[in-house]
Amino acid sequence: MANQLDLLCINTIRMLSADCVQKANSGHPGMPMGAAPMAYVLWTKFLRHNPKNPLWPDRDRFVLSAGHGSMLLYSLLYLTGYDLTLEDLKNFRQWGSKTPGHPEYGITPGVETTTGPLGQGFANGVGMAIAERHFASVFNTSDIEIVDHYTYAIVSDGDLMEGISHEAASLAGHLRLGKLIYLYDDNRISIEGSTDITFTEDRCKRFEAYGWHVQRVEDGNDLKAIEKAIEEARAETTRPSLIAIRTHIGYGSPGKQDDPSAHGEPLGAEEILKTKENLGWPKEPLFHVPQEVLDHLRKAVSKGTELEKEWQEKLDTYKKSYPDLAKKFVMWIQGDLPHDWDKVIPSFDPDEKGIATRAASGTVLNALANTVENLMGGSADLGPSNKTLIKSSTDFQAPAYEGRNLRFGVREHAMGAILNGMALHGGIIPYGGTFLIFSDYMRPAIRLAALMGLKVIYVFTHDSIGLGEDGPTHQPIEQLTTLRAIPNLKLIRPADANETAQAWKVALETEANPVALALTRQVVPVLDRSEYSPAEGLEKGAYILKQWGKGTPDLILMGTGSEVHLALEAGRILADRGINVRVVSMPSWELFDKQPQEYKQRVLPTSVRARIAVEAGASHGWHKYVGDKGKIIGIDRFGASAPYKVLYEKFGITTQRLVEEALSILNNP
Ligand SMILES: Cc1ncc(C[n+]2csc(CCOP(=O)(O)OP(=O)(O)O)c2C)c(N)n1
Repeated sequence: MANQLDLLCINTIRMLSADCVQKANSGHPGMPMGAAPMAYVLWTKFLRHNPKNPLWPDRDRFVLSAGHGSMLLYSLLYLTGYDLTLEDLKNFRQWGSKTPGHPEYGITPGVETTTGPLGQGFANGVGMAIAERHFASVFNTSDIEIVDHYTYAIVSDGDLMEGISHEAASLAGHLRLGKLIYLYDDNRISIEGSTDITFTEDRCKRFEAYGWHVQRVEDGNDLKAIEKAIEEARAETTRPSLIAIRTHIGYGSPGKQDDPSAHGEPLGAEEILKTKENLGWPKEPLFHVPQEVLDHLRKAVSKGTELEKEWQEKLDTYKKSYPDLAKKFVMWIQGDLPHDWDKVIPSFDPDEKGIATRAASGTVLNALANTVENLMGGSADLGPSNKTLIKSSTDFQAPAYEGRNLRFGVREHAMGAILNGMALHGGIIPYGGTFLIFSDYMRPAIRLAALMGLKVIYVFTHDSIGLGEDGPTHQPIEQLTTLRAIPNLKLIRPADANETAQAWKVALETEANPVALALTRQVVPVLDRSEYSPAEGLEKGAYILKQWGKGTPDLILMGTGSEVHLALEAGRILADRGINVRVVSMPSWELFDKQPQEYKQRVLPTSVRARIAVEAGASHGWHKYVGDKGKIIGIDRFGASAPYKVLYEKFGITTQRLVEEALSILNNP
């Protein structure tokens, strides 16, 4: 079993975690106490990382999917020498600290992804492993393996219960991601009690059925058995691995081990003392870290520096032998775009008959994909509808991982989190498509992309009742609104093909935010830009597309996407009646809100109170642009099954309605 030093290290992790939770008077001590041995084995025997450079591209990735056990990760990061102090640990869960309640990407050096919503980290890891395989097949040569890293995670009962883990595990098994290794903290306790009351299927058989390599370790304190299992998992190269390790939540605590109360409550001062006594740990001082523990675990620094140095040397040779590949490698990793990448963005000729913005998106994506070679993604089984296929590439399928077309299957939620994992891995610009309505199925992952500030692109087509006959189950109503409510997410709903091209440009230029494109199923005219303002105006979120008249207008009509064309028709009719009317195309609230006040005033002058917004979706939120005198033409009910032109009529999203409302506002100032 464990030797003295091993045990000392493991107990340090346990008690540091328990002490910090106690000091914060909130947190989750039980999981770190139970899972400390597996984490210790993984981090000391296997994990190739460099605490002094958490961004070393060829490091192994470690995901703590059970993010509530954050103190486990913080203890490991501190003890192995990341830029985290004991003081930081003592500030666990405090305002402005580097040790927030759940691990947050970008706040703590060494935290690879934000976890806490169970199951997300599980699927992030799959995305990381996909990215690694793609990188390896693009960059590794017969003589130099410049990409060679594993993705490890610790996952919990909660992770495995969540539906997203089923989706992600199924895909990972199908894709034969052999360098994905998950340690399952099989403590059989969740918040409400034993998993006997909720979760009784055979987890191991489940993963075997997915095509995973599955092992059991019966004693979570048996370091040798854990080590052997990880070795075997690494030796298995064509299947992802799950190692179910039987642990005990709150291990060492006489009163709380195996008790659900150890999950999410401090042990209590008295119980901590009893635990320390039980584990042979000194009662004083708190946050005790024996010097020999620090000396032992900090070897990660010299080892990591050495590992990275060796890799750097390999990169130097690679640069000499394969200068073009090396240049591309560095460019991808740095997140740079190739020179003149945007020159390939097509422009579309005016066309009354029109083209669906989803089709325009497909054309633009395909043009971009030829120069931006790290653009990689797919759809949740709606590729032909979403137009997400890169025609010049192949599928990403085992063992041909050079393909850039991912087939996510009908797994929107996992797709969202896998895209996050790919972005977190670095070097890839991931995109994923589905119908806008099913953005709801991936919303938790979208939210995390926004929270983490990840460059992920969503291709959401069939963006309104304009999809027609499929009916209310498929027609988005509140989705535009609810996506706009997510901080840091840019939603863009372009009006025509050229705005769609600009939307893709914005998406690729956006460094640290996800971007969602909302695109039509139905055709919309391609506007003649000699008559209307250039589509580049999209960059500013809203722009004056057309004004019939000079100076301050009498009336402003604003809209997004397909409804911009209704506003233009209405504008023309009103202009014929001598009204000075302005039509504003407003594809992105978020982009517009970021503009200087002066620009916003120019587009929507405060003095013009006669305003109408039109959008085939919930009216919620448009008030801030139309003001108290304005009108919103939206849809505040569920849709219906009928041809789309009938639906627009029935729901009053028409030119005629716009004209009537406009006259009514103007006649009642
Ligand atoms: C999606 C999601 N739902 C609910 C929660 C709240 N929650 C946190 S931990 C947990 C379950 C704990 O069980 P387990 O994952 O086995 O962790 P352990 O008890 O072993 O610490 C729940 C329901 C969450 N974090 N994420």
